[in-house]
Parts: sequence; structure tokens; C-alpha cells
Amino acid sequence: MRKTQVAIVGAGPAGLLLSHLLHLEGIASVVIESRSRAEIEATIRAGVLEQGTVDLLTKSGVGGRMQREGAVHEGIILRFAGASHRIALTELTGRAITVYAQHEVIKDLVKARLDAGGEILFEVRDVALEGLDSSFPKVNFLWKNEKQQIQADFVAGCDGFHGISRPTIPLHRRTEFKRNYPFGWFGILVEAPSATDELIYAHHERGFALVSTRSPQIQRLYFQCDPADDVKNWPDARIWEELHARLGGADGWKVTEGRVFQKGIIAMRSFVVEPMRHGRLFLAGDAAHIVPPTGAKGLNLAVNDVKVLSEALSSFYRGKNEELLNAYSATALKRVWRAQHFSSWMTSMLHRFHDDTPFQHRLQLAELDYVVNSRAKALTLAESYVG
Ligand code: RFL
Ligand code: PHB
Repeated sequence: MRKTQVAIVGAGPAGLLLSHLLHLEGIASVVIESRSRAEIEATIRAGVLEQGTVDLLTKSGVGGRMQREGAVHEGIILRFAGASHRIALTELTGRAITVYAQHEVIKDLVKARLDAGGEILFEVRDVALEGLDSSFPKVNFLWKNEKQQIQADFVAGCDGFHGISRPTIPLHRRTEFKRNYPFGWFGILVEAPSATDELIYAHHERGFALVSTRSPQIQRLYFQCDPADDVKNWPDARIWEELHARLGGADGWKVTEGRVFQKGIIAMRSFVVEPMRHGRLFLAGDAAHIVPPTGAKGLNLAVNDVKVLSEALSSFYRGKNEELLNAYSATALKRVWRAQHFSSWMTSMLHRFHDDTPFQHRLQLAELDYVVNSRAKALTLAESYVG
């Protein structure tokens, strides 16, 4: 049996950053992860880091490569009715976003933990939580075909939306709020320099499209699709045809084509569980909430959760003071619901819904027009986007 102070289930951004922040406070943790190191370091997901996320990674000493390789963006483009309109994030708010891939954040955090002698057990199986109502919770699992147990003071459930932590909480002790969207995102990675310096969020009657980036050489592109569709139905030529149709316009701007080297379909949902705590189990990140990616908030919420949780745990260990731990769920949920509102607003303003009427389409255009022409509306968007 292993003993530690905090057992962390899941080596995503939430679990790894929590382990790192606790280490800086002199608190021991063990992270267990069901996938291999190579796999978590190669999974393509988020790209947009809020200023607060960047500041926390920098302050805690894991921001060096992000500072060198990440791209700071001071604005985004809303494109509709065939024309582009810039939202000047930095001019409006004084803050910026940084585009730096989530799997690069993961690599930086794994390296920092292992360099500091931290314990991350990869490729664990059959994880089960026990004794969450007691002061000695346990995590049972298989590792290298042997039964293992970690005894800890606390368990952090950072195992994402499909993990085991949230379902371990008895049904009568949690409430779930959810909405599924009738569409998904088709995401591709493309080898070709982008034709835009800033992200483009495009509204079109054929559906939403997004131009993002990963590096000066690599573009990350998305377009709204049927969530039940199959990537096999989308040869490259069809993808480009669709992207040109949705992103083109009278101004002649065109997305740059290149070699497509990754394709995938992403489901879109909104989800929150309340509370984010059960006894000695604390949920953080996607294990507790999911937002549709239109607002680029998921990773940033995970970071905020573990910031709040690490401060609460640190206060507990310093003075046996449980006040912040008791406030954790309510504190984290405040920000979660704000991000839910923003993500849902961006999603409904930019996507095509099955039951859309021409009337609703015109309403979306009227709202977009208002956002780009009113400083107050633009500021509302910018403030929420930069976090
Ligand atoms: P993760 O990243 O899902 O990590 C959970 C980890 O737990 C492991 N696991 C287990 N380990 C042990 N035992 C078990 N029983 C386990 N079950 C699962 C998993 O293998 C995994 O390694 O959750 P975390 O840490 O909460 O991080 C959340 C973020 O990953 C997520 O919110 C973002 O990726 C969302 N998101 C975006 N967020 C942003 O802030 N900005 C963006 O630009 C952005 N773009 C996106 C996104 C998500 C996307 N997808 C694919 C859903 C774009 C996309 C396409
Ligand atoms: C991304 O680059 O993957 C990305 C950017 C903005 C979003 C979502 C995803 O809103």
C-alpha cells in the first residue's frame, strides 16, 4: 500500500497542474492515469489559454516553453455575411490570449513533475474509490497487473468527463445539469501557414467554421457537422469545398489549403455536476463540467478549479482550517456557470440549428452586427473570452 496526502486520478491538465501546485506548497501527491505517457502527450485538444492561465503557469515555473513558443493574440475575428470584423481583445480589456496546444502544456507539466521526483503511474486499470465519507479514503487499481492501493487524506477526481470519480458519488448526493447539441465539430490539422494572424469564428448558413492555429506552419480548422457523421465520409477535397463555402466572401479572403494530417469529430455538450465535492473526494475540470468549445473555456476552467483547490488544500495543511475546502465547490461553480453562459451564448449565436428558420438566421446576424458595432457588446464578449 502507498500512502500520500492527495491521490489524484487523471493526468490531464487538471490532475497534473494540481500535483505541481501542491508540490510547490510542500504537499505530496500521487497521480494515476489510465493511458500511457506517449498517448496523453499526443492527444490533440484545446489551444486557447486565457491570460489568467498563462499567468499561473508562468508564476508556478512551468511557463518557459509556452512563453517562447506560444503565440499571443490581441484580437479575434468574427466573420459573417461574407465580411470580417475584429474584436480588439487587448484594446478593450488590457488582456490577451495565448495559443499554445494543450498537449504541449501536458508535456511541460509531466516533465516538471518527473524532474521534481513526482510520482505519476501510467496505464493503470480498474480504478475504484473507497471510503470517501471517512478521513482515510483509498484508491484501488491494477498497475502492471498487480493490485495496488493508495491511502490518502483526500482524493482529487481529475479524470475527465468519462472518468470514474463523478459516477462514484451516489446519485442522491449529486445533481447533474446538461444539454446536448444537435451538432458536432469536425476538426482537422493542416500543414500550411494560416492566411490570418488571428482566430476567425465564422457564421454561415451552411454552419459554423473556425480557423485557429498551432504554429506558424500548422493550422487547426473546425467546421460544424453532424455528430453522428464519420470522418470516412470526408475526403480532403470535400473538406476544402465546405471550408471555402463557409469562410469565403466578397472581400476575397480565402483559407489556405495544405496537407490534412489529422481528422476527428467532436461531440458538443454542456454539463455541470453539483456539488463538486463528496466527502473527501473533490472533482476538478471536465470530471465536473463540460462546455461546448466555442468559447475556448474548458481547459481554462480546469486550471481555475485546481488553483482554487490547491489553495484550499494548502490552507488545510497549514492550519487544519477546512473553511476553504468547504467553500471549494461553491467558489469553483461560480466561474463554471459564468463560462457555461458565455459558451452557450457563443454557440447559439454562431451555429446553425436544425429547426432554424430564416427568421432565426436573421436574428443571429442582427446580434453579430450589434456585437461588432457596439463597444459595450464587444467588451462583453472580449471580457468573457480573455477570462
Ligand atoms: P482531461 O484532459 O480529459 O484529462 C482526464 C485524464 O484522466 C484520464 N482518465 C483516467 N485516469 C485514471 N483512471 C481513470 N478511471 C480514468 N479515466 C480517465 C484520461 O485518460 C485523461 O488523461 O480532463 P481535464 O484535466 O479536466 O482537462 C480538461 C480539458 O482537457 C478540456 O476541458 C479542454 O480540452 C476543452 N477544450 C478547450 N478548452 C479550452 O480552454 N480552450 C480551447 O481552445 C479548447 N478547445 C477543447 C477544445 C476540447 C476539445 N475536445 C476534443 C473536446 C477543442 C476540442 C476539440
Ligand atoms: C483550438 O485552437 O483548438 C480552438 C480555438 C478556439 C476555440 C476552440 C478550439 O474556441
